[in-house]
Amino acid sequence: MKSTPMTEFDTAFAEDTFKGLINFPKYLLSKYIYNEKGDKLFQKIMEMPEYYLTNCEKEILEEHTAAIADSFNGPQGFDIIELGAGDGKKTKILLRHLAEKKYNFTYQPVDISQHVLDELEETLAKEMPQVEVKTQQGTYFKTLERLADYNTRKKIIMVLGSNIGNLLHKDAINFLKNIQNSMSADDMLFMGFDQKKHPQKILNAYNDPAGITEAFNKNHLERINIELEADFDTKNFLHWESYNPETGTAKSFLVSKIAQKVNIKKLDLKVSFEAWETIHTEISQKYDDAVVDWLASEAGLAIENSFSDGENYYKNYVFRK
Ligand code: AVI
Repeated sequence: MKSTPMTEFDTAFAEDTFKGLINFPKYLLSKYIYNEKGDKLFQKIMEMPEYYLTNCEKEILEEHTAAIADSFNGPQGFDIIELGAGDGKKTKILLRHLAEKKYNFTYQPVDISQHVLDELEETLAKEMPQVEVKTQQGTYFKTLERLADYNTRKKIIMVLGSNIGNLLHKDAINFLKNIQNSMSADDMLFMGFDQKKHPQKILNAYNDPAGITEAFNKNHLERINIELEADFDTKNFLHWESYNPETGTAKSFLVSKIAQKVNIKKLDLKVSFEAWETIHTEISQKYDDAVVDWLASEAGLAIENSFSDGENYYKNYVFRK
């Protein structure tokens, strides 16, 4: 499959792609879907009627705004530290309420991309100039460490969108542990978790008839084509979604429709596919209270409260140390 052994890689993307495609069964890490095109496709996914997660979380933030805001408040006010804010559409529901009710707070979105932060800061300055925004450029955990060192008042760490669902349980626990390490006794974690529900509802959310999720999934191969000089023909792959109602795990695959060979020049790698061989590309975990409680306790956190949409499709939990 591979002509010469390669020990050094230019980027983590190159190394992880190599490891995933020489593995059996083959896999790719979903974090690499998010290049510029991947970000745009995910934006479209969030607007699809089938992708209920966005509207459910929006409903929770709209219907329970006052109770959520109240639970955040502390004697000297509070700082909202949001990991992965994106365009901040959902967060703005909460920020608008906090500003109107004159809560003493700052909003500190964290992102690796200064460009994303600049755009968010600009729209917030226009839409709600009374909100004090302090953008934090950097990786999530380095930023949390830094903030833990000098931040003295109550921190509300916020992670929306059920992003934790893209992690295996052991990685999700590590993610929560890293957050827990940066928290003091007063601080809170406010986080969204998509819930177990009718399996068909979940399958429809990850397999839309317009093919947006298919394009999102196949974008991973396109990224490999561009950045690692590969010749994947995406027409020869099928987007496939599965959901196991016992474990709550939705899995995305790309299935090779034919026997084929793909050349990845920059990895000096020729990958062979049997007809109907799979590449596992993403997991989207669905939860219930017992699993969330278990993940939290493994990470030294406890559920203090939770808010749900009318259908109980989605929940935002409040955790403390
Ligand atoms: C970002 N993440 C929570 C999305 C999800 O639901 O797993 C990514 C996604 N994949 C396909 N559709 C949406």
